[in-house]
Amino acid sequence: MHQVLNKNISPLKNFDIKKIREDFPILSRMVNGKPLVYLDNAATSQKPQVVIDVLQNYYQNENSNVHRGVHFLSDRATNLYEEAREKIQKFLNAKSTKEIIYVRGTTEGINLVANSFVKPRLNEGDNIIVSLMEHHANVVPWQLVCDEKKAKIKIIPINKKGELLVDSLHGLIDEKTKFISVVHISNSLGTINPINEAIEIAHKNNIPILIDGAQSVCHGSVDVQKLDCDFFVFSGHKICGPTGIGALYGKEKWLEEMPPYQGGGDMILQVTFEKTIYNDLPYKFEAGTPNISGAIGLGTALDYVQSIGYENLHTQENLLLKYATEKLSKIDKVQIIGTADNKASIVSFVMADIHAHDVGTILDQEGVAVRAGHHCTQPVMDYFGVPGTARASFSFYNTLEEVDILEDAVKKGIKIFLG
Ligand code: C6P
Repeated sequence: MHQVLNKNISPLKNFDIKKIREDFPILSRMVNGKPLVYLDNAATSQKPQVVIDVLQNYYQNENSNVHRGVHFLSDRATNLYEEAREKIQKFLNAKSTKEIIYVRGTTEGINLVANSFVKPRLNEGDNIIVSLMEHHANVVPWQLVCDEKKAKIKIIPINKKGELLVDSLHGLIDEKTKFISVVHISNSLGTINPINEAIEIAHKNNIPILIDGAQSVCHGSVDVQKLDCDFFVFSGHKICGPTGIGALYGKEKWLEEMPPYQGGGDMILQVTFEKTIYNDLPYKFEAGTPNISGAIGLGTALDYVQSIGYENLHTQENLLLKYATEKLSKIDKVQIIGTADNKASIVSFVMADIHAHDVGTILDQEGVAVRAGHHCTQPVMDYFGVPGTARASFSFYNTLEEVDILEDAVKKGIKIFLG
């Protein structure tokens, strides 16, 4: 058990939490007559004023369609949209902007890879490997293609701490394995997975691998070249950006081979009724008018998060994780689900037999926003034998005082339900 932390001593020298919180206007609002304590960051993060401003400015002063017009505004919108792609490329350290495809989010990115990359390579009797702790977005797209191709899914198991048993990949892989897809950080357990090992094992067996980075980019830097993953996908709204925008990274050699995912405007070079010639990368995968403001907002969000500094972000989030784990685990009747040695700032818990939704409702009365339920990871809930959990997920803008409020609200809930 850790020592209780001294809240008054911050290990961070260049991190003014008060100033950072002022960047997020929503954090000063009231909910149910109480100051908002927003601990649902794994569902979606809050947006700093700079992102809100850039969205407003775009619609007020720069709105136009991209890659289509010769006029001033279209040129301006195109430049901003493509500058944002460059920011994403640098953020992930991809080799080229050709490898960055705008998507609606993680879900669409995985569906794109399932349909354009894996499906054409899949034959009857083949298999795809995912882990037991995947979000449904990294399960159902594979089930859909496997059903169509009469292939099957194999599962990497986890242990009771919620850790991935990555070595079992050796036994799962066979000559029929066509693809592996693994989550970087579990949204319901907080486990940080040893994806380096998973990628190494996959490549030793010549199997391409996708990393679901929905929960990881907001907690630490990612270098896709160092990782050497074949695909990496994330959602902008979980890293201070707008909803409806995210990015799929894919190695250029794979993206070149893949057929388009959707047909429409902008993804073509030439269309006749006899034959269509597709556009170059990355546009081949971006049919129709895209989420232009979303992309520009995401670029600004990435600038903002990087300006905080990953070291600061890590220190603050680890502090919150340690403090919340310590506080909650001391409360009788509370059980933390997901106790991996390597964890991000996500704490899932159950309170005796109280339904997770009831826990969520009680906390809400105290102004505390957590997610309650299965978190789109029903196989994880089945494994731990619970219908759902309450999940407190912390961002760098959360405070230790907010953990105290969570603790008090949990204790109050226990009194109300269990007397
Ligand atoms: N998890 C949560 O509350 P989208 O919805 O496409 O932006 O992201 C899907 C997704 C995929 N993988 C992981 C690991 C995720 O956590 C999520 C989204 C949210 O945990 C909403 S269900």
